[in-house]
Amino acid sequence: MRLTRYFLPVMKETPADAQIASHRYMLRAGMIRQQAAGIYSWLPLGLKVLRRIEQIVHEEQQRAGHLPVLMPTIQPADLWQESGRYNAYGPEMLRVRDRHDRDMLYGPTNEEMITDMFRGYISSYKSLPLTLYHIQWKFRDEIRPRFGVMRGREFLMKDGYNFDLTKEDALHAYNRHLVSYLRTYERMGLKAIPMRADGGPIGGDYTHEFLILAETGESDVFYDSAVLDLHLGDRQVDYDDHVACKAVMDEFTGPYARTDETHDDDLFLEIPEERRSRGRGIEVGQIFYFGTKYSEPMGAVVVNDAGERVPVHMGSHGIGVSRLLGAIIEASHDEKGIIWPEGVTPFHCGIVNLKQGDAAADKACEDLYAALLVKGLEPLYDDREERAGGKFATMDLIGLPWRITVGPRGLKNGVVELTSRRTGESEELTPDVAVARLEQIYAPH
Ligand code: 5CA
Repeated sequence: MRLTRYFLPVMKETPADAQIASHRYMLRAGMIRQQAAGIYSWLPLGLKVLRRIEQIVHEEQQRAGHLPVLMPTIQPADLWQESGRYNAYGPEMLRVRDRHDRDMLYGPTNEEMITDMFRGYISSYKSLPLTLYHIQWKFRDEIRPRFGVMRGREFLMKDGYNFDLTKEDALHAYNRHLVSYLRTYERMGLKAIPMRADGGPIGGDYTHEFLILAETGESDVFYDSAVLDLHLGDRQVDYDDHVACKAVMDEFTGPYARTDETHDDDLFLEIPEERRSRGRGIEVGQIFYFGTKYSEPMGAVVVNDAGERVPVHMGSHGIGVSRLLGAIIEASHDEKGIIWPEGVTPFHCGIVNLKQGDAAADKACEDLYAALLVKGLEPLYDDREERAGGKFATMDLIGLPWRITVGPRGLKNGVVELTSRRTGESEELTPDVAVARLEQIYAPH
């Protein structure tokens, strides 16, 4: 993309009502525009990151054997009357009435709808196990929408639902989700800690939240710092293997890590003092096992191999897709702007032309641009007639992990400069070597 043809409405001033770094930088970098409290439009740069995050979520869901579907945002109220949640959900639910006076709602989550879908088609245990998921906009009329996309009213969520014959199978689905979530967050450059949590309005006996440690997080968390050393890395886990998934689950949820809702001071004090940690965290996902809470009242039953009709065991599993943009920025920024992890960056690198209009500089930039595209990399070429300082400030603000700087002086020696946004370190390289370096950095592992 050439910056002169892009829509990147960056702002120099700090927006007055944005209290935390991620909100400030998303507004200043022209990623989102507020349309009403907690409701945002996504501008090209923000949408690009959102799509990258969605893509990772899709890939990891499907790697775990989960099937994508797409349910609507608007739901009929009767489904919620059947489950008993229509009245219980309270003022967070946006209720609407259509022209025929039918009660509808903008879905805050989809347990009822998916259970209805299941009972419409499936009646035998032979169709199980089954996990369906979608990535869809949700609406929760939060009393205090704040911090930009972190606590929106309209927000994008991946929500998935497992259907299993037995509790044991459903707990495998729970463990499998935990493993796949660890991998998902690691690919986004995040350290997300599974913490024992409370079921809230979704319900359930087993539930873990995934938290990113950040001072600006809304949750109070208590943990054994040993959890910080746990990484899935390149480990291949067979998602069909109950024992293997359980082993990862036990490893990652072994050390004490809880939100304040489930915190237990006596257990906490058993952790060696030097590892006993308190902090704040951003909840980027939550998994639940709730058994037959929805399948029983809504009649989602299957015939088992003994010929008996039994309600299926279910769980639901959410990832805060739009919130993740904020969480990633909270975890990765400095005083100049965002620092995107390579896994989610909107463009793989920036190209800064120090002297637009200089024949050699323009040609070198065009050649680099074309060479990167050939390698499947997407550069953002700052081809504006603007002084170098302004170009650097824009690149630093929008946070591309790599920048290639091209100027007449370097070109006389046949070199350009490759700079890491994270470390600020630069290297002089020939254009070919710079392209090869980036190709290597972004090569799939
Ligand atoms: N049905 C279950 C699992 S699919 C569910 O709704 N879970 S949830 O309530 O925990 O939401 C899943 C994730 O959505 C949360 O972990 C959080 O990351 C994100 N989320 C929840 N509320 C908001 C909000 N107001 N703004 C942005 N993200 C949110």
